[in-house]
Amino acid sequence: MKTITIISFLVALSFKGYAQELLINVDNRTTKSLNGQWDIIIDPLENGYYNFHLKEHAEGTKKAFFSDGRPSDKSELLEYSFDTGEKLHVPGDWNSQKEKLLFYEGTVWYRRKFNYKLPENKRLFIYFGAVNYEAIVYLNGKKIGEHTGGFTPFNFEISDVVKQGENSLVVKVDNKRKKDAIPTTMLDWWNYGGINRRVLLIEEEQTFIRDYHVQLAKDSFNEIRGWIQLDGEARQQSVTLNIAEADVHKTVNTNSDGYAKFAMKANLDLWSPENPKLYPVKISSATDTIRDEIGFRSIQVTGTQILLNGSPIYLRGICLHEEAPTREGRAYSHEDAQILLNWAKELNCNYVRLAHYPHNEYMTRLADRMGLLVWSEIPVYWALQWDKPEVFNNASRQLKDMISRDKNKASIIIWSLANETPESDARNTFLHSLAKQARLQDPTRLISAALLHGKAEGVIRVDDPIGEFLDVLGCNEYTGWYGDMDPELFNVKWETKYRKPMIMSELGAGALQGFHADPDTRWSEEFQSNVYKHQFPMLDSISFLSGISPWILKDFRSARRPLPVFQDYYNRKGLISEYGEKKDAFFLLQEYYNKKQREKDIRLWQLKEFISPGYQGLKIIGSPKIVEGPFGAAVYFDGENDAYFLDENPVQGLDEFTIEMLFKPETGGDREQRVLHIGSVGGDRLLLETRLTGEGNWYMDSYIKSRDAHCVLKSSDYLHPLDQWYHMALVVEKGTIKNYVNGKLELEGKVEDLKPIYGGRTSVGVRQNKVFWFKGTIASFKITPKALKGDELNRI
Ligand code: GCB
Repeated sequence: MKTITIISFLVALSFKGYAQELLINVDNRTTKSLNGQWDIIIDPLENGYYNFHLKEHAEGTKKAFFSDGRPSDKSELLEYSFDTGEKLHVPGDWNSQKEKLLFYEGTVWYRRKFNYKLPENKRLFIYFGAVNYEAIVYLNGKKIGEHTGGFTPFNFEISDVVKQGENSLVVKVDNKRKKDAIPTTMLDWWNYGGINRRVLLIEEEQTFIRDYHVQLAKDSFNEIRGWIQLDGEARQQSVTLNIAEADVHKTVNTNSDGYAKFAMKANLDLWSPENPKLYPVKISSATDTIRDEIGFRSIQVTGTQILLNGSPIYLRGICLHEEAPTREGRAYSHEDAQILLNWAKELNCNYVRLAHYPHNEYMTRLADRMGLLVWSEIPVYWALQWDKPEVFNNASRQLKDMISRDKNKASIIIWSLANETPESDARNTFLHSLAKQARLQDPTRLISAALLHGKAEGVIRVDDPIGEFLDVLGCNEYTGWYGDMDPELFNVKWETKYRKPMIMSELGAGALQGFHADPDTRWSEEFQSNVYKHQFPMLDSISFLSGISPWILKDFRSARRPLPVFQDYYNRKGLISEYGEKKDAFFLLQEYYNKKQREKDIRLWQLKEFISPGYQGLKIIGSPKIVEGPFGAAVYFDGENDAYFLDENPVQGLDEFTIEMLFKPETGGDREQRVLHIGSVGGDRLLLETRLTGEGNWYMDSYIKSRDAHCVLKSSDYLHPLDQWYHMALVVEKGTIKNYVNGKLELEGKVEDLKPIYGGRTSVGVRQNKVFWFKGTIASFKITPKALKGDELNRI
C-alpha cells in the first residue's frame, strides 16, 4: 500500500529504512493490544544478527534469531530458542525487570506470537509507542522496518505479511549509547532499554483517516484551522469535520494526495487550566470515521509575557522524567500518568515540563483532561555531533514525530528543541533549522529551548544566540547547588538582550528524603529547602520571568550519580523520593505556588462591588460568580475562563447603553493583575475589556454605544505606577473606532486599517506611550498624550 506524505518538506526528512508516516490518535482506532509477556533472548554479542565474521544474517537463515527457528529433528544444532527462554513484560524497560539487566546496554531480542485473521478489505498496521533506542522489526522471518530514537512512536503496514493464523513477531532492540545518537553517550538519566511503550495491531479501512490537525488558528480565539490526511487508494473524497457542541459541521474535498485543508469560525468555550474543556470531534469520510476529544486555546507572547487566551499567565511548573511513580523503571500506563500529574496538581502547578524527551501519550492526553499546560521536548541534550547530517536528520525526525503525535493536544503550548547545548556555529545552524521546521509543521505553538547562562559582575545574562529563534527563552540555573550555597549568590541581577518571556526551566537542589540535618549539610532536606527559600526572592526579581519548572518532581535513576548512601545511582533533586515520600521542599514550593497564584492568577480577584445605576437590577457584590440582573450578559472575571454567562445579551435590542463600574481590588500591590470583561463576543456584539495592573483603588467609567458599529470608550482616574503595564482594549467586530481614551492617550483611526490579532476581532491597547497590541502596520493612527478629565464622556 502506498503511504501518502503530507508536506513535501517532511518527505525530505525520511532516511534509510525509517518507519512509515504516523497513524495518530491510536486510542480511538480499532486495535488489538500485544502487551503482555514476550519471550526474550539477551544477546550482548548480537549473535542472532551477525555470523562469526560479523556479516549480517540473510533472511531465511535459521540461525538468525529473527527467523524464530526450532530444530526440525532431535539431532539438529540450533543455539537459541525463544520457546524455553526468559520473558519480559511489554511495555516496560528491561533494566528494572531483571536485576542482572540493571546496567545492561546492548541488544535484547523480543518475540511475541499472535493469532490474527485479517478481515477482507481491511489493512493492518503494527504500532510501537516507543522502543529505546534502535528497533528492527520482523514478522514471520521478514524484516518489515526499523526505527531509531527511544521516545517517539512508529508504525509499519503489515497487511501483506501477516498470516491468517499464527504469526511470529520478533523485534531486535538495541540501547547501546553512541556518540552520534540522540541523546548521545553522556546523559543524566537511566538509559532504559526495551519496548518501553505499548504495542498495538491497528486495523484500518482500505482508505482511512491517518492524520489530521484541528486547532485554533494562530492568534485567533474563534477560527478553527487545520487539515486532514487520508491514506489509501480512494484519496479523493469529501470529508466532514463535526464538532456538534460548537455547531461546527464542515465538509471539504481531499485532493489527489488525500489531503484537504479547512478553516471556519466557531464560538468556543476556550480550554485553560481552570476550564479544561474538550470537545468531542468526529471526522468522517465515505470510507472511515475517527473520533477525538480536542480543546481549543490560544497561546501567544507579547513583549516579555506569555498570553493564554489573551491573558498573561505565570507558569507554575515542575519538571518530570518519565519514571514510574510506584515501581522502578519507565512509566508507561494511564495510572502512572495519573499519579505523576496528580502530584503536580497537588503542588498547585498549572504547567509541567516533560523532560528530556517526548513522554508517552497517556501523559499528554491526561494533561489535556486535567488542565495542565505542557512543555514537550526532544532529547537534543548537551553536546551532539552538530555537523553530521545524519544526526540532524535524526533530530528532525524525532521533532516531526513528537509534533505529529501531539499536535491536537490543547495542553501542549511549547515545543522545546534542546537542553543546555554548547554554543557553536554548527549548533546554531542545527537548532535554527529545527526551529524553522517546528514552525512550519505547527505554526500555533511557542518554540523554546532550555539554555545555559553566563555570569559576570553580579549579573547573570541569558544571551545564547539561539534565543533569537525562540518565542520563549528557557534557562536552567542551579544557584546554591552546583558550587557554594552562599546566600549572597542570590543577590544577582538577571538580564537578557532579548525582549522575550523567560521560563526558568530548571533550578533545584538534592536531598535524600528523611535525612535531616542543619541547612549547611549537603543532601539534607534542610539544605534543599534552604536553596529553594533563597531561590524564590531571586526569581521574583526577574521582570521578564513568565514561569518556572524546578528540577524535579521525583528522584530518578541516573548512572551519573554513584555516591553511596546519598545517591546510589539516583539523582536526588526530586521533591518526592523514588518511594513516593514527599520532602520538605515539596511543601515549600506548594506554598510558593499558592502565593504566586494569589498574586498572578487573575481568576482569583474579588470584585467588591459592581453596580449599574442605569439598570438597577445589575448588581454584583463579592464573589465574581454572584450575579443578579435583569438582562443577559457575559461577565468575565478572569479575562476568558471564569466567565459568568447569562442568557440574553444586554446590548441586544438597545441602541445604546451605559455600564458604570466601580471596581476596587481587594488587595493592592504592584503584582496584582485584574481583568474584567463586560459584554459578549461574537456576532455584531461588543466586548469592553479592561486589564489593569496597579496599586490602590481605581475605578473606570465606561460608555459604549453599540449595534451601529461605532464605539467610544472613556475611562477615568487611574492610579498606577508608571512602570507597570496596563491595557485597556476596545474590541469590535467591525466598524470604526473614532476615539479611544484612557488616562494618558488618545487614539484615532479606523479599525479596518488595523490587522486583527484575534481572528475577526481587533484590539486596541496602549503600553505607556506605545501601541503594543497591534500586529502589522498602523497606517492612520494618531497617538496624542492627553490629560484625563474624570467626568468627560465622548460620544459619537
Ligand atoms: C541539568 C540537566 C538535567 C540534570 C540536572 C542535574 O541541567 O538539564 O538533565 O539532571 O541538570 O540534576 O544536574
